[in-house]
Amino acid sequence: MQIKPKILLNNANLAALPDSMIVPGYDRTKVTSSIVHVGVGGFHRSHEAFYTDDYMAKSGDLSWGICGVGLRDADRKMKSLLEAQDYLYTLIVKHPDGTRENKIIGSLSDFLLGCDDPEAVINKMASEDTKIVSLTITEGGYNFNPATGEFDFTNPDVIYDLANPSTPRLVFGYLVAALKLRRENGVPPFTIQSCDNVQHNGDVARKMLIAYATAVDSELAQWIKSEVSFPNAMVDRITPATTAEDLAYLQQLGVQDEWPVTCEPFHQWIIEDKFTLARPQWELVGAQFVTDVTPYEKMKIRLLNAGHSVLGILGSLHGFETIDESVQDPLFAKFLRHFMDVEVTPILSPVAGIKLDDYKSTLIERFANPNIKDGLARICSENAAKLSTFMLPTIGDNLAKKGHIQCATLIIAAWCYYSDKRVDQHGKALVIADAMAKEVHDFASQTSMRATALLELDALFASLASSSEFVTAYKNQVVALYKAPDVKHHMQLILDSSLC
Ligand code: CS2
Repeated sequence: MQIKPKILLNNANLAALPDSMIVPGYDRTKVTSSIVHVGVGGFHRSHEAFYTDDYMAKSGDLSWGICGVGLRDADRKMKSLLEAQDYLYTLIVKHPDGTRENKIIGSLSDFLLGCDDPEAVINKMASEDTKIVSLTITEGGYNFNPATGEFDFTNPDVIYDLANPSTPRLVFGYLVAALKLRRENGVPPFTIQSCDNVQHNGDVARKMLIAYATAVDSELAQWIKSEVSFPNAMVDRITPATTAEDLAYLQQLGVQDEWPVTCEPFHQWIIEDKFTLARPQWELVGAQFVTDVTPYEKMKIRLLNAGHSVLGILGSLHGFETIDESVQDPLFAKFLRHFMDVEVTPILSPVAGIKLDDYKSTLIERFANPNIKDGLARICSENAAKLSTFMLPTIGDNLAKKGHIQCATLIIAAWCYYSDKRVDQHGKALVIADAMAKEVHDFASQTSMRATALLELDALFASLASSSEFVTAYKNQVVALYKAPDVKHHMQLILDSSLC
């Protein structure tokens, strides 16, 4: 095979890239930044940065560049790789038929690393040019106690931040420091825009920030309460972790990109239209602005994200590695659809413009895209925070409505087995990346002595553990699963029992 010379991805080389690469349709040298984004992972780069790139190309309004922010040392690699590429990267959109679009995204215009230079981040957020601070900080990043929903002041990083307000570690410290400066300088506050899969993500961000700000300066907290806007939003695009194969694919096309992002063609962004200052007209490129995002976000989180957890946990125990592999197994697909129809649909409100049956079928098709290869290790990372957000509230809603809880309960029992044994049902080790992994393991590993030991983990189960219906259902599932750790057998039993 002929080896093509590779062109490094950067501003100077944009015109020289092969025709297979779609380059930004605007002059990047004219881009100025009005958005600061905390958490420049794959999802931000396939979603908000993608929408903003498209918006700048369509509208010619180049004032909406994004200054990326990483807070931790772990973000250093992203900063240095992006910096070397003038913050350009390739978004590889993978279609189910095997075709790919390679779109160079140009909306990221800078990257600051908080742990190296907190002042630079605070000043950038406090600058008059900054209109929006957006966040992809993951479910756990909101720092609330899942059982109480209150801000967790026991977190050592929060204790540190309260004592060291000019060198914070967590996003709340940065936001408070920047808003304080804006207030002192008579600059109106930015909008805080959450892009995480947390139900009422804007409301949660608001509640947590106000709790933290109250501990710093109650007058400032009052000002934030009355002046800062936190639109809720539903965000959606499946974005698997980038692999060496993705880099190699671009190299074969002759392009050297050290950190491309891959994603599915589908994307959706539904946002409440309440911004403190100006905002990009993302509606020109497919975003939807609504007055109340609640029904959309509930539908998405409880069906898509919970559906991922169903496949992720059961699939991992079964020995599968990716979402498409799991959902292509007819029993897994049937079980997933049963969970969606019987345990989730009855607790959702009608969603304007969306036929739930079609939405669910599309989800299963999206999961089955054989080119996405979304790893179950990614899906199962931070399971504790994800299940608290995507799955436990569904059990709670069903208990309140006398609905069905068998499928979701099997997932919790399977997660207990997963967290206790840390191997799949063939004995192969599972990679567990979860901030609560040790705590969960400590409780889960008592299961063979006390079947419901995991439910003693109050931070997650304080409320469900008071339901005797749930405790009995869980006990039955966990005992049966530990006796015969074959998830398919238990999935089949649930499907069979629903036919009676
Ligand atoms: C996934 C999400 O991490 C997860 O659990 O369910 O990352 C999911 O792929 C996105 O929310 C899709 O929009």
